[in-house]
Amino acid sequence: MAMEPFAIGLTPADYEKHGALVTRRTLSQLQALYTDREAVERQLAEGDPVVYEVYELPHPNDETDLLVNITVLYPGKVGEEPFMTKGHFHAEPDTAEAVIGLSGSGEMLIQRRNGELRRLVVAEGKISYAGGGWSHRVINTGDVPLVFFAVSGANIVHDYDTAARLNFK
Ligand code: M6P
Ligand code: ZN
Repeated sequence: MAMEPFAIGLTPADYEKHGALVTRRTLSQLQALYTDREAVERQLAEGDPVVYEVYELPHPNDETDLLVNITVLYPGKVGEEPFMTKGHFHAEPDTAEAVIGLSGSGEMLIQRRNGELRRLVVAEGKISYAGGGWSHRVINTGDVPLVFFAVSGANIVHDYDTAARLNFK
């Protein structure tokens, strides 16, 4: 069933009012992303911070819809590495995704399956476009939350494993 038409504010609070599903990812769930194991252990000994939250409008949707998520990526570092999203490819058919910065600043790391890596700015008022075949991970390089809007086809299947193997290096 296709999503009902809507027009709402482009903020996490507006999304929540509209019944968004909120997924919170904490450091303990994401620890494998970081290379500095001691830094991970030190931080987890003090608590398990929320690294990012994804606000996803309620289903049902079908494959002809769009996913129009807002993500809040908190500022922070683990050792020298900034807080980041897991990052993923879209499994075939590997379709595009665009990110529009709402506040804060960071980068979208994008990588092809052959290893080619590029960096795109993510900042308020900028659109960053990862075409098909580019995995994408967002990092927060600033000291305030990086809030961004992301749009992709609702037919995507997240492929986290291939992106984890390449790991945006
Ligand atoms: C954006 C979109 C979502 C993604 C989220 C977090 O909102 O790309 O599809 O789920 O960021 O990224 P990840 O799934 O890699 O943790
Ligand atoms: Zn994606």
